[in-house]
Amino acid sequence: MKLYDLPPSPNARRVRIFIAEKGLEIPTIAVDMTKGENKRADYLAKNSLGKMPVLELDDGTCITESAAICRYLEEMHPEPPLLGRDPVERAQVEMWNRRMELEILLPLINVFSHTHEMWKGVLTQIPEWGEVCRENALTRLEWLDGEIAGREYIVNGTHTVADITLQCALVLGKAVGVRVPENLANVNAWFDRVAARPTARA
Ligand SMILES: N[C@@H](CCC(=O)N[C@@H](CS)C(=O)NCC(=O)O)C(=O)O
Repeated sequence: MKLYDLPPSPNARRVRIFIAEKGLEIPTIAVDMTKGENKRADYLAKNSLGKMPVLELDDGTCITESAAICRYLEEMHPEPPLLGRDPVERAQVEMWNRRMELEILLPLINVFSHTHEMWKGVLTQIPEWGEVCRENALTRLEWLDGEIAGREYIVNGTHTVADITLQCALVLGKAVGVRVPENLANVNAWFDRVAARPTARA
């Protein structure tokens, strides 16, 4: 089994942290976008969208989409449970993971794609949309601060994939100049907590 990786990518990072939290060691192969490696036929045969991460199983099966990769790893390696321990908690983890992905990670990815030099000439950039997304992400962080008051981790105080998704979103946020405002004490305390985990640099 191997993971096709893009080291700075938030989606690849969430899979790497998930793997580290499971205590697994899966070899990674860094795909160099700057050399167009993700557009070569051999890579497109693994993921026709040319995106990372991809988990390739020993029989050659390729699983794309970070959430799907995490699902596979959870089923193969249930301990520690990162996707919930019973039907209600599994639904809550999925609910929060989707919220963290759609409401916070995606807007921050849009800030990056629509405002960063790296994507000039690669994507059709609409910088105004990037700025709208920056504001949207900040509004959602304010909302989240109230939601997680008194919680050690997002779902029932237990560390789950929803925390990993938000953690990777906020790492990207720092890189694109969207920092968690100081007055959001709950989100800041939560971030310090996940950043102190041994897997934070995976
Ligand atoms: N929904 C996918 C998104 C994958 C994705 O967009 N990966 C980005 C890096 S964060 C990528 O590989 N971009 C390269 C490209 O679009 O050419 C997932 O969760 O894995």
